[in-house]
Amino acid sequence: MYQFNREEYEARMKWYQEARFGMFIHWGLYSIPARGEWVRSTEEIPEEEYLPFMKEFDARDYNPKQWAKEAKEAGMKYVVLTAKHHDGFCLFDSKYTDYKATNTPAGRDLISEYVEALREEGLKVGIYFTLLDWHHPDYPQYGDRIHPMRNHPECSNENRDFSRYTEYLYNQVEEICTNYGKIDIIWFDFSYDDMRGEKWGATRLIDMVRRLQPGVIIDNRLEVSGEGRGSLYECDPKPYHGDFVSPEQIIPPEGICDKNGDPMVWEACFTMNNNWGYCANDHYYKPASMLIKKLVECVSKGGNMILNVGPDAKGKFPKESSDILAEIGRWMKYNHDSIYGCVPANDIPKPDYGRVTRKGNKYYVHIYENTLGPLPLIGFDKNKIVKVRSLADGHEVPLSTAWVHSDYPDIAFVDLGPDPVLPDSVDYV
Ligand code: FUL
Repeated sequence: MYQFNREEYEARMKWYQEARFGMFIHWGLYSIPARGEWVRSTEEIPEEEYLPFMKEFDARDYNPKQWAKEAKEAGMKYVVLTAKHHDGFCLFDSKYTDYKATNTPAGRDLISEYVEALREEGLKVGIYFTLLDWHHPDYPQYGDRIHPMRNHPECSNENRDFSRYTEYLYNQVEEICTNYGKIDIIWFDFSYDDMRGEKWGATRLIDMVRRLQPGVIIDNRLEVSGEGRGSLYECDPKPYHGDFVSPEQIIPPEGICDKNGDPMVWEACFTMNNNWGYCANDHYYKPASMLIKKLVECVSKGGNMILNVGPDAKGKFPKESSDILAEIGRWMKYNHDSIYGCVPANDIPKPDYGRVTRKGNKYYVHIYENTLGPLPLIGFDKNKIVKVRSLADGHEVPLSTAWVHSDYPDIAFVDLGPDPVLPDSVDYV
């Protein structure tokens, strides 16, 4: 039986905590109706109307090398792709179902190409796998408030045997852990109501995953959903408590600590617009400048950020997403040292002008808003500052010798220059 071991845990989490930034990808049959990945449930679409999407799934523009390239250029270090989402459709060639990409015009296992492409770019490989399955004949319909068939007159749990379902789940997870070489992250989704933990056979699943993929990192959703609250988690992890907390669409206001007050590993997941799966009408994209600041915020609170792209039916990233990734990449290219391997600068109060991240004795001062005149580095001990440099081009920023020093003798000021406009308008580090 898998036993939690602190040393092993810290060793396997090292790369992940240094990485700080990853890409989520939601792609599946739901990309065809193009109304988000929950469409089967929200619109209560019966199977006979949903299955025909398989005939259209041709993956014509699927180019995981391009995906990997865009992730890498954005500065992301890992990618997590939906091998199976709640609709039950598999992007991989599972021998336990016909409901898979192999039986569509795409005609092949889409996960193996993805894994290869990531490895070629030196990105870590993540697989998202949902615990739910709206397609499986043994997955309960009745009494489940999110099942697509919940309100259909023919909806019933008769002849549905949940243990046959968990066997199926187990077998498919085994395939994922066996057929694609080394996997770096398994991202299980999600527990709700009384569907949690041992209901999914969590101990047995974790045991198997750890046996087949010894270094793999597992999220915490075998036990919880996307709440971002550390208080829910006990500090001596049960086997299924997972390696990181996975707050969804929220940055935990003060990071996440366990009940002893020790920081926990977490990763906030975000959509770029308002949907995970492709949604043709959703053009409400957050600006890249905001996403950069949100990434910095996560790092400044000790967490990772995983940012989602929902490719269209053919497998292409929406243009808006690619543009945002490119813009983030332009900032990351010069400023990634203030992200990778950084931790909260707990000894510095959050400044008015932005945020601070830290690596060893280097502090990365993220300036979103210039002051008029010299910028006060509040919280820094004046006498311990050796040098201040602009991260993007390395030039030395002089400590201010202005008159302010006589008024505020204990505060270190820097002169960013005569011009009140920031040299880099997003986040000048
Ligand atoms: C949620 C899922 O229901 C969403 O569809 C998405 O996959 C998100 C990351 O997790 O709980």
